[in-house]
Amino acid sequence: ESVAVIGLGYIGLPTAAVLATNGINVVGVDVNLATVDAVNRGEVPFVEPDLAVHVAGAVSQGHLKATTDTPAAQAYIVAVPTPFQSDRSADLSYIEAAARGIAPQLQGGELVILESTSPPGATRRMADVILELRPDLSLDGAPGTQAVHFAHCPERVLPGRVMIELVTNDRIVGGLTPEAARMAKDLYSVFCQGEILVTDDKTAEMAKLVENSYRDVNIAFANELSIISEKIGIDVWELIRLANHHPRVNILQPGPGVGGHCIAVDPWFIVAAAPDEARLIRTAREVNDAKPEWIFQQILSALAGVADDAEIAVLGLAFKANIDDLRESPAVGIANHLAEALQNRKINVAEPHIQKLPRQLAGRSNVELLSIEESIDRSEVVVVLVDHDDVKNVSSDSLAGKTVIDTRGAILA
Ligand code: SAJ
Repeated sequence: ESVAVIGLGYIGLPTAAVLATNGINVVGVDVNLATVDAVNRGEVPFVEPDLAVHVAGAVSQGHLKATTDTPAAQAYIVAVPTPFQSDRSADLSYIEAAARGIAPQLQGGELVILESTSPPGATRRMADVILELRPDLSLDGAPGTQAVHFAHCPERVLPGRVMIELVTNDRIVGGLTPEAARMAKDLYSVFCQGEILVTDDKTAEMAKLVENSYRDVNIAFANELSIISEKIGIDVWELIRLANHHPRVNILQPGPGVGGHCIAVDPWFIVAAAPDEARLIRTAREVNDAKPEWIFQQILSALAGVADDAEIAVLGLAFKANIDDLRESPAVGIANHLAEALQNRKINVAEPHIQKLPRQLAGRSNVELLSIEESIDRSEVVVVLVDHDDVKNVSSDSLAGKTVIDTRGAILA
């Protein structure tokens, strides 16, 4: 059996590698020649635990190779970006380009899977692009045509645990036809030990978006509670801890906002599909997006009580605890806003998971990257933006006499 994986990024490359190490002949396709060359040398272009050994093994056994041109294959897995545009809809041009690359290679009988996180209808659109270019093909193999099978199979792996979760997570497989879903289920059964749940294409697309929206709405609830608690003068961490003793209540944790490249994006695809109906989902996004500015104002209020030259410690820049990923991190935005608005104050940033500051902060003369201890030591105001284990371990002695703004309840809870 042969599979072509289009897009060798965070999802495509691990999927290609895991198929290949299970004995399938896999060709990885990417527009980036550096990525293609790296894979052909058995190397990986980004860090993910255990990925490098899978890729090196698959390449040396001859089961995985990479190229810039889409080859003929029995199955295709499309795992290309679906970026967020300024009008908050998804850019489907990478999917369409992949479809145009696949179309001339088809002979009939193949399976084409879309894995990219997509708005409802994207799999159908990918099929339409191919079928328009190839009038000799159809979904059902009607007289005078050969059938081609299309499915949507979203991924739900957590960065840092991709090679484990690819194998152990349950998977949703949505076919444009029941036959397509059955074929997709067979393909994922090669490596997936979780349950494989079969549905139609649009339900599968929505399931992925809904999972991330569910989390976004619940985080927004916690963030709103933190703002209400501040207004009425109670401790939100105690409030949530007490309420969560109820057997059917499980409130998430407030923070400085929602970062990363999934949860802050995917709900907008639902809003774009049903703008008048997706009221709660839209409001949750707005609540979470407004949180960094609210935190910034809290910090300004706290500064009213300290000396003009008092320095500020900023603990954490990552988008969540115990990772080095700064993508869409609200902490980076808050640190940057502070440095810009308070040019006469020193901002002592501590982020134990990085060696150098991100570009927008590195260019500022009032910002310095220090150890957690050093940044606290030099500062009168301490702002906690990420609940890294190293931050939680800060001793209360080192904070004595300082003004602390703990946006994660990491050291005060
Ligand atoms: N956050 C809070 N409070 C909480 C939980 C999270 O403020 O109680 C914040 C985090 O600090 C972070 C953001 O939310 O800024 C998102 O973090 P996360 O851990 O909730 O999720 P991601 O973005 O790392 O990964 C999610 C996962 N989706 C779900 O849990 C429903 C993952 O399984 C998906 O595969 C991934 O999105 C994706 O690629 O879609």
